[in-house]
Amino acid sequence: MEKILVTKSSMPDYQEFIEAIKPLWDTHWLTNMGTYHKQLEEKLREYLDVPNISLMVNGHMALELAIQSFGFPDGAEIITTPFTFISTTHAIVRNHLQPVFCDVKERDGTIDETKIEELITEKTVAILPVHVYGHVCAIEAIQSIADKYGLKVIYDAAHAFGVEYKGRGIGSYGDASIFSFHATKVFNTIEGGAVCFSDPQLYEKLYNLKNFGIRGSELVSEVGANAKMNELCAIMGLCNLKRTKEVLDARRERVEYYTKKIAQIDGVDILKGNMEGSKNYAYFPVLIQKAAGKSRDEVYENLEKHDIHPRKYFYPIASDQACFKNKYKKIDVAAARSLSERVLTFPLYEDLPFDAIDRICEILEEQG
Ligand code: T4K
Repeated sequence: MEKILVTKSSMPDYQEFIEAIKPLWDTHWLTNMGTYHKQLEEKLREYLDVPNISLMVNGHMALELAIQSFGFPDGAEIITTPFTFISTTHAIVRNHLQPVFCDVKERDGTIDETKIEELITEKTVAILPVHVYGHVCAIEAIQSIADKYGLKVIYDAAHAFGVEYKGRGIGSYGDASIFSFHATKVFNTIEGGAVCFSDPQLYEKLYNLKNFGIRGSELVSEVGANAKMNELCAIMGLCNLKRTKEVLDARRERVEYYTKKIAQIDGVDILKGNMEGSKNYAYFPVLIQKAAGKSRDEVYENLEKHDIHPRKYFYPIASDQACFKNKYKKIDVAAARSLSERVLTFPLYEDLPFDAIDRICEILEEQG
């Protein structure tokens, strides 16, 4: 039987990609904001329905530089979620800022907006929620808290490519949102990412931060990193962007198939998102309920034995990771911990065989 991994990179037709990269052998222009970088930036601005966008080398650097672009003072506090990929917390800490972990809602895994206000101090400068699995956060409530206290809102939208909320691209909310175009995402540029932002002046700031602050052959105007997307990655993005509908439809079919089957199985629930946001079928997170006699780790090990490899995205929670444990304010994040102890993200990709879903569900049924 074929090995089934949690996901499989989406790729364009081989010949189409080869044709698309051919011009690089004439121009030898491979990076530093080339033609394809510009084309992709413009196409993604339209596709994501955002006012401003800056492409980056990956989602992590997009987040790190988005935070840096606001110029927060060292030691300032950012309220964020522990139920996320570790990149979110690293990006805060690597900016010399303090993460303040706010608990999440058990029903969708996003930050619990009712618990944010009590965490605000005179050192708080921003709220950094995550649209985890593409589930839309409580955007209006978060914005009204931010407005009340004069805080920035920076969304980690790494999982939310193509999601719309109330008729607008998800990346158009808050002061900034970042996306990841990593190989494992619904849309990929191999490695890649972007910052979307409301203030157009941030474009120049982010440009400096991603290109060493170089503004002319003899002028470096500020200190910056190197976080540019190269031309091969941009071409991969241009090719993959043409396939988004096909990819989404195929993923939706598989999610619907899973959903019907899982409804028959005791003790396994799907972690669903906010019904108002559109779906991008980025992940398929399920909760294995101990109360029904099923253990998440036993289910995980059993699937592994059958060469099916789901992932514990996200376990342990960020605040319990060795590099952060007991370092920051002690806050009750019981819901995040409880979710992380029950969650499994099941295999999902455009050509995941339906009989693999049958096998997964049979294994789930046998257990418990
Ligand atoms: N914020 C959030 C909330 C995020 O989830 C992420 C990244 C970021 C920020 C940062 O964005 P990036 O800097 O990564 O753009 C993966 C991804 O590397 C990471 O992008 C993602 N989130 C995270 C949730 O998952 P791993 O360590 O689990 O990936 P890995 O290598 O085990 O791959 C998982 C499966 O994907 C493999 O079993 C097979 C498949 N795969 C993997 C690769 C690398 C492919 O089919 N092709 C590939 O090239 O982190």
